[in-house]
Amino acid sequence: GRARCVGQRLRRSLAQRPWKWKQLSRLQRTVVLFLLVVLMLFGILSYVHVADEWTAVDSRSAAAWRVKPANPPVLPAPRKAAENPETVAGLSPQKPQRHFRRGPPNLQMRAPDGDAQERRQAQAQRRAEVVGEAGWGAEAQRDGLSWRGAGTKAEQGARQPPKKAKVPRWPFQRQALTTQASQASQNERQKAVVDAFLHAWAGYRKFAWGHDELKPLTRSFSEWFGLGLTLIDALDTMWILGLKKEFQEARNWVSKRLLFQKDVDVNLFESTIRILGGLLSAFHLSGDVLFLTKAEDFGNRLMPAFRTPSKIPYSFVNIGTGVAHPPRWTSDSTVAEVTSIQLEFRELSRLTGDKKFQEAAEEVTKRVHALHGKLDGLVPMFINTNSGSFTHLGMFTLGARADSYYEYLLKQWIQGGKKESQLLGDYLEAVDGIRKHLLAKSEPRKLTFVGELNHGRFSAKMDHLVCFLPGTLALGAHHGLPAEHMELAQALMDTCYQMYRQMETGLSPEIAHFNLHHTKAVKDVQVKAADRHNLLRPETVESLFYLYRLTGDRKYQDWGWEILHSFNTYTRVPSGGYSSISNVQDPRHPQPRDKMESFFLGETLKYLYLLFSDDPDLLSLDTYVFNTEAHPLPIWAPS
Ligand code: DMJ
Repeated sequence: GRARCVGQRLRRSLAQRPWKWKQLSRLQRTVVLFLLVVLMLFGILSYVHVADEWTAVDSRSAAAWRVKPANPPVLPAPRKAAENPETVAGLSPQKPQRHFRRGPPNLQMRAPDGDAQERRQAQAQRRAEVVGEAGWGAEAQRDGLSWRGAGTKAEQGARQPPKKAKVPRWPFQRQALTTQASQASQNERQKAVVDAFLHAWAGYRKFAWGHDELKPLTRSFSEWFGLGLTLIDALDTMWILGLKKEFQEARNWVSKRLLFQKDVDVNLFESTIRILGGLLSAFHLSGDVLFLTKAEDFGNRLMPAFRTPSKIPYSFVNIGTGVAHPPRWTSDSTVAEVTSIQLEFRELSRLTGDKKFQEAAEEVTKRVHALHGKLDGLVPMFINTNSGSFTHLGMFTLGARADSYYEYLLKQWIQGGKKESQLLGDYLEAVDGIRKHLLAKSEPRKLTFVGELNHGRFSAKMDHLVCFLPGTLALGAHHGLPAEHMELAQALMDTCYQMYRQMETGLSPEIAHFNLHHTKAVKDVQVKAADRHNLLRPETVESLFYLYRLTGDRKYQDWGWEILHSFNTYTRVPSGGYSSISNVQDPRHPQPRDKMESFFLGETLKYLYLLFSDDPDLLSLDTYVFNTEAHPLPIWAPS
């Protein structure tokens, strides 16, 4: 359209000045006419492309969002692949949209099937591995050559290539899940989770392969760090679900395409829990040393973040240049960020024998432990990287910016074999602080919830993020902490379930406000317009998993089954993938947001699968501790 207008204007102005046109030579006229034709062609092509995308989005929003009543009394059995309405109705998935290349370089742009060269390379790699000349040595060398960032690696144990075995047993590896789930042993609900995973994975594989996140509606992708975030986050889920083929294909991508030598800023916390955690866990489950090598490389690149005046790390670090920095607008980091990287850094030290990871992370724990500004074990939300002190004092929440501080106190204590009494002390004090300052009951159902405190003023607001807490409390009780923790866990679990149940779509909003007044007609869970989105978050199904595993009460499995059903009804995109939605209160127009977060595959579906398992030894809670992104890491000295 734009090119066409320019052409018309040019012709008009030429016509107004004919003497000038005539003065041009034949060659000059030909060149001008040629340029005009090119411009017009370009205009027509852009018009077709844009029109295509809009039609696709529009038609999908009508067809994709099947409208069903919330919380139907009987949940339908999971559909088999052949009964999928997309195929039954003869609606074959549309072709992928073309998209322009964005984000950092060095990323694979095509789905694995489409890349013959990669297939050939993968075959060669497989052959090399079978004859015992795996790319491991070459890869280690390449890393060593390309990375000159923080820390040395020369003497690290992880650098010794395994002699012969394709899947070596690492000295510290307690229990590799070397036998994956066989499909025959899965019950119907677990199969429904596998079906959901495969659907999500199909979208990612087709439209976003090697990129950070799938945009399922526009059948495209978005980049955050440009490191294949979804793929890495999903590795251990595939292993646990028994998806061998998919795991192997992703493993090949990690081996061939995942290069950390790139000029990109990553968020220390997010990349630690998702990438470092994901790689460590993939290593533990599969026993494949490739993942440990990658984890160590990545860990080294994160280390500059700790070089601050206070030893409290910056939020961002450039993994290519080794330059770290706080956000542009402040020198603060959030408390949850700096206190929720310890499980991963400690484990990396244990595996590599290089203490620097553990020391840097534990220095943070030590300093935060000693700080003023807490309220009965509750911590503020921000900490300054220059002074090392808390800032924005007087504000306390168990939600965003503080949540996983509490989670990691308990989980580090468990990881280390329940010996580090300072961690336990801080955790117990914090649980008392929650009881004393943040608990309240809603009306009319008297749901126990965790509110927030702002300079002594209580607010009945609870983030969905807080729903990690029932699971954490139950885990603590399982490891010997007071029985009241389990009682509180059960009460909060009911509340988190009601945050789903009381919404028209059966899906929780991002933030709930609880009603405190005696008004019969009103629901306990109130939602503000700005908070009614759902990002496919895991916290509630995560807690359901712990509660079922530790109480055996099947109602928790049933609640999880309802939630899976709601995800399938309102967030599943027919051409592949699941999408965040903007309005959990409008089943007719849930307003898909065109984004599938990596934690949907890394956490939400993994916890659902584990929730539906009746085998307490499948990632036993006495052997493994899950990081805050659901990546299981071994307990060092299991009880
Ligand atoms: C995940 O990245 C982690 O669970 C984190 O602890 C909180 N936010 C998301 C999921 O909601």
